[in-house]
Amino acid sequence: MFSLDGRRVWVAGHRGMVGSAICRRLESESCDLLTVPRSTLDLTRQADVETWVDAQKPDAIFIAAATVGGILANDTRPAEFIYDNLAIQNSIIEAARKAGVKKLLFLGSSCIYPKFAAQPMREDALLTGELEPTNQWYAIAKIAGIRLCQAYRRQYGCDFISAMPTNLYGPGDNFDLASSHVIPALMSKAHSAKVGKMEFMDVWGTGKARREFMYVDDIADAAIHLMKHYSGEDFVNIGTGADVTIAEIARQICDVVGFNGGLRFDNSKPDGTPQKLLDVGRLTKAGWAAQTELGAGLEATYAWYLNSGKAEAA
Ligand code: GFB
Repeated sequence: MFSLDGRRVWVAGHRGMVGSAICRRLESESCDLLTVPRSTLDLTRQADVETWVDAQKPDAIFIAAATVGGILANDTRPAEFIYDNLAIQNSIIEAARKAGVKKLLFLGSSCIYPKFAAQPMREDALLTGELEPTNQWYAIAKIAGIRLCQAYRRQYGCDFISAMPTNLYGPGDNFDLASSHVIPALMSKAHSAKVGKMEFMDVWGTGKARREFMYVDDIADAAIHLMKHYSGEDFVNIGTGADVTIAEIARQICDVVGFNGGLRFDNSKPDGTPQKLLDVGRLTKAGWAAQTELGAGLEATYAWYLNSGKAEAA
């Protein structure tokens, strides 16, 4: 429906884990890739974003730029999570409309759904219940982004679409324990525990929360697929269709890293949403399915971590 051939394509957030994966995947498309460093353009500045977009004239935009983080970062930095994300998406979406951008994909998150939504979560569960308190700030910004795309489609006829990925991981992830998501956090902890010959490693919460994990190259492929083949007001979940408990993912990570000690669950830390598993019916109908097995994705992520210079030396 929308060919990328010969198009000017801007990936906003190209230094992040998702944005950089979209850039890698776009190398196999015949398009001109546009990126701009943060030092040149602050995406929260409406006027500056409008000037840059008007000068560069992209045909298509992927919004992968966002302030993101794990459960602790969301809970302790609520102002940044709501303000930055609202400002970034407002600036880019309005600039895109003014410059006549032909297609735009906004990326959200599975935390937009109510804390106790029926599983797997269908797109029509949006706004049917209370959000998870730890990440409501981020969720509200992402819900506003969905509505923004829908409103621009209705009022201005813009072909702006939204997709809601599940929990993501992979090369380029953030391994800082204060701000990271669970997979890089546990990989870093298991690695340090192995190097330090420790008996246990700490896992936050009860270990009973369930999460669905997708490898970052899969989300990049899904985003490009939707950009090319999907158009509509309804947003689309992007998931694998399978979830695991935090205890299970912790054990799997220990196996990949080669840490043979035990797990110690820290109940003073929050579990967050008890389960997050997306219904992928709409995505399947759009003709896409995830390819990367969790085990292979974890191996690739650990190999990247070891080569990144961030891992503690043995
Ligand atoms: O990945 P995570 O921070 O994000 O945590 P959420 C997932 C689960 O792993 C929670 C547990 O139940 C955590 O308590 N966990 C165990 C840990 N050990 C650790 C650890 O060392 N570090 C971390 N970070 N978690 C985020 C949202 O929620 O998911 C965001 O806050 C966003 O807004 C993102 O939606 C995808 O899945 O709980």
